[in-house]
Amino acid sequence: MSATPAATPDTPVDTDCIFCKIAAGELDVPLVYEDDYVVAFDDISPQAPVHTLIIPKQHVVNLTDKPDPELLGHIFGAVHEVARRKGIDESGYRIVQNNGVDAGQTVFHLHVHVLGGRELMVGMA
Ligand code: DGP
Repeated sequence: MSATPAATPDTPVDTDCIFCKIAAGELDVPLVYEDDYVVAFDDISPQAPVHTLIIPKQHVVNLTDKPDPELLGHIFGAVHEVARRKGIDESGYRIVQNNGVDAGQTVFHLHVHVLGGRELMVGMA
């Protein structure tokens, strides 16, 4: 994934964004996974035994922000590794990604939820 746009000193950040602060290491949040482009950490309000968020280091609001497809590919590429580290890659897991108010997005920094650790409810909405 060498072509993935890197997080650089010029990477856009929103100084008021809690997820930008987590990505920058400004808050004491243990990371499940980190590479040059994304970090993953456990959700503060877990909806399942495993509930981990994957976010880009650069500030992107959601898919309406038209993030670089390579960055999106990189985020999705991290999903399996996060699932493996959380021990749910074999048992199965669900990813959820909320965009905008009707979807229930509450933190306006793009994130993918990785959920698992038990049999999840059938249905998505
Ligand atoms: P969403 O509804 O898709 O925008 O999900 C946002 C999630 O972010 C929600 O499940 C709670 C989580 N969250 C919000 N603030 C924090 C925080 O400061 N730390 C952590 N670990 N998770 C947070």
